[in-house]
Amino acid sequence: MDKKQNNNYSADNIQALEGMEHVRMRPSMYIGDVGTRGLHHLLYEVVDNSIDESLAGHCDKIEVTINEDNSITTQDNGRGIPVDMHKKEGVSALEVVMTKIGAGGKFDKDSYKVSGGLHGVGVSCVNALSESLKATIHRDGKIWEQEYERGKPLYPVKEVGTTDITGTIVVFKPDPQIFKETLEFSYSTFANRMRELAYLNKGIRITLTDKRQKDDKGEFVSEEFYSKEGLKEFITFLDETKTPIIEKVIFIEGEKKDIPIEVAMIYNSSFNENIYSYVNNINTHEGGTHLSGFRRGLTNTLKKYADNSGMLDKLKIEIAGDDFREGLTAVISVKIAEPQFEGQTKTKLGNREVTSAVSQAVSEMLENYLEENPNDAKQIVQKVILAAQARHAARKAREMIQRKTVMSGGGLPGKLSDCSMQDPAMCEVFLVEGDSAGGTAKQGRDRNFQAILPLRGKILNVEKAMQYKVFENEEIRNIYTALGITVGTEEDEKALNLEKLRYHKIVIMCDADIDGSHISTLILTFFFRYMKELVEKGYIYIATPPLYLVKKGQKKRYAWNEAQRDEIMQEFGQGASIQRYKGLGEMNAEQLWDTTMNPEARTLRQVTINSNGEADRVFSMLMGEEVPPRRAFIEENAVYANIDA
Ligand code: 0RA
Repeated sequence: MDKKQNNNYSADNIQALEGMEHVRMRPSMYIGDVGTRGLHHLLYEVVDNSIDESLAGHCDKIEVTINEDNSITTQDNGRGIPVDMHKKEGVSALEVVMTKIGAGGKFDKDSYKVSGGLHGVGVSCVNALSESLKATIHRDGKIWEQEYERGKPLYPVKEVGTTDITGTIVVFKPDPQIFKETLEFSYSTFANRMRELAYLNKGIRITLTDKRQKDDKGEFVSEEFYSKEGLKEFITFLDETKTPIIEKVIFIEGEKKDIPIEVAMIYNSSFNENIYSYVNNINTHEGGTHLSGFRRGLTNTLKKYADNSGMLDKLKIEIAGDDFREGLTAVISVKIAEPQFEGQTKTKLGNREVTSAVSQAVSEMLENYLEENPNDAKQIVQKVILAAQARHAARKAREMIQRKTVMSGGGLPGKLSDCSMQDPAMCEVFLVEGDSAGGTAKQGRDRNFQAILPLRGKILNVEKAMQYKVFENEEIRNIYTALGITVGTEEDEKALNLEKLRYHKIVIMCDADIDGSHISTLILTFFFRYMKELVEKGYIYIATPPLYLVKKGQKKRYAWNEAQRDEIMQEFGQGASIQRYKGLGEMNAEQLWDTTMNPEARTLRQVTINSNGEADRVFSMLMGEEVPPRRAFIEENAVYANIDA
């Protein structure tokens, strides 16, 4: 080794350390945030690398384990990260992969690609943000190992044994200095993502095991995710609780302009459009060029078919783009070498060339499908006609809301007790079940910034209602006007206008019993289907009133669950008494303020969408037409129902 190379090595090594330091200084730049999302992202970075191995044809098994101490172990049967001396860096390639922040994944074209694959920031980021990490490599008959603390190697890569398998094992423990909010991994969050990855990458077997939890048989909670048919099965899963109106899932697979494209779709009897789009396995929440391409291909092809079929001849109204997508569930997945992500959350695909590629692929294959399956084609066209008719009825109903909200400055619903402050960022509105609880809330609130909107009994189940019925419903109209939200623009009839949104906290406050949670679910279903943006922006909250009041003499304490209640009973000792709150109505104004409304003392649960597909499944199951899946869900989740016992 000559001197020059030596110098190079140390210089680059320093640079590498600086890169790792930068990740620790500004973690959000690399993983989005340092809350729950960022924490879970760590695993996704490692698994992405294993998936890349699989896409290259070298890996079909990934095992993920959440260990008792909240560390994670992943093992794949890929080629294993290379361990030989890296020509340029002068250390093992493994050390380079683990300690060098690769910009876009290409740091040395002639040598190994630093994975991070088609996207992502790479395993080195995970290493930088872990208090400890151990990499074990099985490759070329040998086992190699290196350990790190906060990204710094503890020793050079060493050989520790022989093997007849290949693959990479990574054990990492997130650094509490970085993830200050929480270090607790959520099994269900991981399960949703692993399931999604299995559907998006058919043939890979992904197991997830949680060593923190045991099932009824005393075994660790564990699931295997595997899909033989990929997106086709994804659609079946997503629409499990819906009624299909065509025979089977339509599946489109092909390559256009070097872009691999996969689309699966089905029509169901609901009124919702559910399209999930992915680029390189990333859910593109904000859509982009691939989604536009799909819509264009779908609309053009269906329109042409419908026109030629003669079924539209007697129809007096125009058909709009939206009408072709009512009751549609679809997944679009493309793989692109250099994706450009745009938009607020960087989940909108920008690559121009993709629109026409997807549009062409969809047009060609859908055209064939419709020709070969005339019955399905007829069902779809009929659904489109119904959608167009319903949309016209809905527009009329919606224009009523519009007129009320926009025209009259003092046009707020009579039932709303508004707050005196004007700044939406400071203001909250409580949606309260029933007039009597509404009255208590009105007395208990701080009228400066808290508004109260009482809702009458059970609000309309929007999952089962046609759109125009929803817009005709008085309680729902009150919600629109109270919030200051209007619907519809020139180009997008369903777009929400949030410019005049009057409150940044919208709090659902219902009784802590089964009826109350049913009403909360109805209201949430409405927000999810009709005002999803509010949920996505984090404006929707659920209030948590206490279940018990424990008293002894002058001493009073509230409890939100049985364990808390028992603890307080113990503390208070002999002579303590329990009052069980059956509803908000049983609390007086002061108690309601103290426990549920006072920002200093209350707990608000912010409503978030972990997985769009999962949320859609749950809402259509709980609120939709099919009864058996609902029963199964309620039985499985009966523990929650017990609070009412
Ligand atoms: C660099 C180069 C190659 C593979 C990997 C990294 C790799 C990284 C991870 C992380 C988890 N599992 C992984 N598997 C592989 C290419 C290997 C080759 O060319 O032999």
